[in-house]
Amino acid sequence: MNPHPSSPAETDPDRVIPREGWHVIHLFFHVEQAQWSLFSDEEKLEAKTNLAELVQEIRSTESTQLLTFSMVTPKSDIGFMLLTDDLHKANRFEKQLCRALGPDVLTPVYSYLSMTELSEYTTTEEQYAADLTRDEGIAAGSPAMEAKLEEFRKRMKKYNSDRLYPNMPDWPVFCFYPMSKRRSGSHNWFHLDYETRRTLMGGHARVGRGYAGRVRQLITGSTGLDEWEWGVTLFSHNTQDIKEIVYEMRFDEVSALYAEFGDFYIGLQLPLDELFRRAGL
Ligand code: 76R
Repeated sequence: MNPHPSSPAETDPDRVIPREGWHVIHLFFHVEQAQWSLFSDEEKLEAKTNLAELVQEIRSTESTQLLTFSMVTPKSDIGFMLLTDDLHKANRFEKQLCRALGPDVLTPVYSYLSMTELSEYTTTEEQYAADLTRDEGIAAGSPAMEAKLEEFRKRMKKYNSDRLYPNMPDWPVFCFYPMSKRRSGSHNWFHLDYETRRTLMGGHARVGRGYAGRVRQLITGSTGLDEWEWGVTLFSHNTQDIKEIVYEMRFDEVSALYAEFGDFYIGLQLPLDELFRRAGL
């Protein structure tokens, strides 16, 4: 949730969705081998060409990314992660992906809709300036402060843009699961005041930063869009790093007290031809 929408709604009726950020769809399928085995070699080739062309088309669409995964364990065989700027595009591509190998070859086993979002807890310019005065004795309004703030603005602009319009890595190990913050009994995240939440999230981010270079994370918001409040997408070079970060975070106060998790999906990011072979297509 971005509590600070940056601009009022624009009044172009054809472009109402969304105001900022991208839609993200995680799509996990089973390959129906029985159905597939009824196809002739020619039909199989045609179906695979169809999907390959669609993937190409989606990838060459502006402001759109599509990642392909061979999913691990029979929870799912093939996975896609689609990021795009417009819900109409997202919807069109998602339906096309379902159908691309022919009727009933891919059956959806799990899907998740979310959106990229800015963090509610990033440092504001005022907070940053106050910290500089307190920690480094830099006076408000001084040229030194102005220079620091200019740097800060540049850094935040890039940081926010990376969060809203991320560039997904080609790292091999992919992990997805949905999450919510607890809101029951004496642990209700949404009943905490902002400063408490901000402090708790600061601890979380410190743990996360310890994994820089080993784990890339994308947190996408799904309140009002899907069953949980966030989608967590992680990339790494090996499964150990995923296991380690999720384990370590469970001891971090915010996760220990407030985190609820959905099903976990692990996949390997592979080019399509390799993925076809793995999936027996
Ligand atoms: O914005 C940032 O990138 C820095 C601070 C940060 C926020 C606001 C951050 C850092 N996360 C944020 C928000 Mn995270 N994250 C998870 C999981 O929580 C668990 O126990 C496991 C799931 C992992 C593994 C992870 C990793 N994070 C969130 C939110 C939204 C909460 C809200 O807004 O109330 C969720 C649900 C969530 C969950 N987090 C990081 C990481 C890592 C690796 C980082 C450091 C990223 C970096 O500095 O590059």
